[in-house]
Amino acid sequence: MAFRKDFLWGGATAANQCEGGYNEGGRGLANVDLAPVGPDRFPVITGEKKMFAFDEEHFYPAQNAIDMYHRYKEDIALFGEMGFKTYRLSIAWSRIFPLGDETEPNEEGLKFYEDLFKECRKYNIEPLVTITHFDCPMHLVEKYGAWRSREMVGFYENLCNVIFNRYKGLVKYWLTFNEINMILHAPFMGAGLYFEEGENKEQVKYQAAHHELLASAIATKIAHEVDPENQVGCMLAAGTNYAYTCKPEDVWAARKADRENFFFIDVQSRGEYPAYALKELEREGIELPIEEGDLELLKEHTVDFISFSYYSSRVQSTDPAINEKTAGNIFASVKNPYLEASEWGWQIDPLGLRTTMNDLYDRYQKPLFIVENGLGAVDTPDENGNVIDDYRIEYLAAHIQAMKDAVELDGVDLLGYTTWGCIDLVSAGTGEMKKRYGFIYVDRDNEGNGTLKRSKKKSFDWYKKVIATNGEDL
Ligand code: P53
Repeated sequence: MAFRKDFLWGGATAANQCEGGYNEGGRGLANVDLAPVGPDRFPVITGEKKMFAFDEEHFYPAQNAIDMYHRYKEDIALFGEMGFKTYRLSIAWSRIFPLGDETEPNEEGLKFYEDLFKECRKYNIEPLVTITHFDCPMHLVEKYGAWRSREMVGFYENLCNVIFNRYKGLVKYWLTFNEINMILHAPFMGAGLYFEEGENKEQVKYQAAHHELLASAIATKIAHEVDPENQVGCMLAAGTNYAYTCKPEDVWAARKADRENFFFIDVQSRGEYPAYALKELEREGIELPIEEGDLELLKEHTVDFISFSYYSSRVQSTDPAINEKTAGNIFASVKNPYLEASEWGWQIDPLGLRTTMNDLYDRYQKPLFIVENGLGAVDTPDENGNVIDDYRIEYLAAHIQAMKDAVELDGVDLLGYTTWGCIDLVSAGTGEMKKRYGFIYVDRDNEGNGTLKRSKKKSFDWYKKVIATNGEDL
């Protein structure tokens, strides 16, 4: 038997990509609400184009998403039917603190998640909760410049105090920041960052990073104080970088690209800023806004486990002639000639998952949790309305086999596996509904048309069997 007896099989979503109900229950506006579908999305999520309010020209898919705000009971029942042991979801910060800087939370928002967690418990589903999955109340963006400001640490601390106390006994697994390294690649979506004319963007990003890392350590501290049962994880957008050739410069470029991402996890897991980063930041003239007591907090409150998303490996080359890039816009890298790609140009590399797991386990020696993995594809219902998604089954089976190898053959300690978008939802990168990951089909298109009806795809019964056999029958 490869996997632990209590292995946490399940699926993952994020509030802004599935809930909708953006102006209901007292919820405040968040950065993620303002990312439209279409060509303006990329400039918005990277902070190049400022968007402070909705306009008539764009469609904003997060406003209603797949309406899980009203349909979560039906959806969780389907997860229960598949035999989920865990369900990863995120809390919308602006449901709990609509502006972000209030002292008292919004009871309606707190009650919503309490009911949702209780619904999970009905099916023996352990909630795995991301405290912030790309969302930040817009008021905090406008008044404080979001994570560039140190005051954010206190607002986040309030949020954590409230939710850890309120959900004590209901939730035990927490992730502090989704894909914390996304600050570097999509700073508005990742950390609510906008830039001023002529400002040093790298300075702002690393300043925000220090504040998030501090907030993450404080969250870990409070979580452990409130309930020693709490398990807190960091979350990395992972995917090992390969050198395009064995030319030493290529190998060095791949090492550097990995470290750019490891930087965050090095702090969250080992409790210290790594030497390579301190030197590099110094050379670049970037200052971390470290205050008295910060380094002690980082050192004393490291995470219990390492979680990550994995969609693909990446490639680095120093040869200007090797310039064919993958389509994945946020993490675009050199195209790997040995790999096939998804319809969105994301290259498919199951063995890369085993490599990534080994890299992370060797480096941190803490239990791992794969909290995102999956295939974004166009699903076309047949004449009977059924989606026969053999391509998705093939992708997932190959990745589960690779993770099994990492556990069985390499001895990696793995807590669980949650596939991304277990029910079809809005794409973070593109805002499309057409890019689907789910076992459950949702009748909705890119323009917001459709009945929102849920139906099972072929992969639904397949995943149910995988869970029932603890990963033996793929
Ligand atoms: P989509 C790339 C771009 C945006 C978010 O991505 C990403 C990545 C890949 O690492 O990260 C995660 O929806 C993210 C999810 C997101 C998922 O990847 O662009 O945590 O919110 O939906 C898949 O296909």
